[in-house]
Amino acid sequence: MKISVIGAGNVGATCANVLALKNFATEVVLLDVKPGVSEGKAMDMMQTAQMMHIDTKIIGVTAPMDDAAKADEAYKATENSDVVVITSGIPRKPGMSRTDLIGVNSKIVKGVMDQALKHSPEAVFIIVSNPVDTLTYLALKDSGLPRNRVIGMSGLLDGSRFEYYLAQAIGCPVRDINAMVIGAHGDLMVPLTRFASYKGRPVTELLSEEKLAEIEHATQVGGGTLTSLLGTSAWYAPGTTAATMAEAIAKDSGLTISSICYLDGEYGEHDVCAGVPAVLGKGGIKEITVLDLNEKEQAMFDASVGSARETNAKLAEALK
Ligand code: 2OP
Repeated sequence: MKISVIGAGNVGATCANVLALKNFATEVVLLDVKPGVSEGKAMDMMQTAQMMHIDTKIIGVTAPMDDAAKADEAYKATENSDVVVITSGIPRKPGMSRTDLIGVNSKIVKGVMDQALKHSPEAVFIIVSNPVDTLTYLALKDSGLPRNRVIGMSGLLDGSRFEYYLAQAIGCPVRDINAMVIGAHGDLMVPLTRFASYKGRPVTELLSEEKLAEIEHATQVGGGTLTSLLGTSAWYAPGTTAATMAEAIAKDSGLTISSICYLDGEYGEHDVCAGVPAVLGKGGIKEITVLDLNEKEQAMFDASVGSARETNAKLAEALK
């Protein structure tokens, strides 16, 4: 199995390293436009292979922005990938929203998608770059691929933050918690508290409404909290999430993972991308699960999807 990771910044490099540690892929190719970064990070990772028993071959290539021929040569190294993870673009700084990145990142993702698809026409694409719901929509529409093959990374990341905060509150290992987040990857995302459980028991039986509301909010702003602490976007959990999704697809695992999917009537939404429970496997999205949301959850989901639509409406201007 071959996975390519486009963008060797913090998130892309973490994704490549986690893929290597998972040791299921024959080859992981890390590509960046900045000379030396991919090559250096790939070599550094390969120098952990002995200690970490990694058989996966990690390769770094540079696609210079000022040399189309060399860039094409670099993308040639990614050819026939089973999965391509796109992390290219700038991360946000403290005080920025993910939508603030659309001007720069929409052009980058459009170009990267064109080049990666040319060399891996059968691949499944995982979009990580923000604003991720909108850039997933852009990648899908621009490529003309079927909706099962273009997926955005967010729900599993947000769900992991939700589980982290629940475990902190209950005082238990996170493995005892099961929780999901749906909707767009922004402050209006929908932590599904009613569905969350601790060792199979509803968390609503264990924590007060006030505490649960506090945890829901902490989850919704979880990315921003880390950006304030770090001075840039988080990378360990986002990179690990992308690698986990790529593994589920490459291994045809059939795992249900909250993923950004193109909605064509599911949850009453059309022509928009947002996070919903999806069965991931060979070919990408195998099935979208439509949960029986109550009125409040549906209203929250609609508002969250509405925020993605608002950002989608900015695409045309951003791509000029
Ligand atoms: C986050 O929430 C980078 O959007 C990503 O950390």
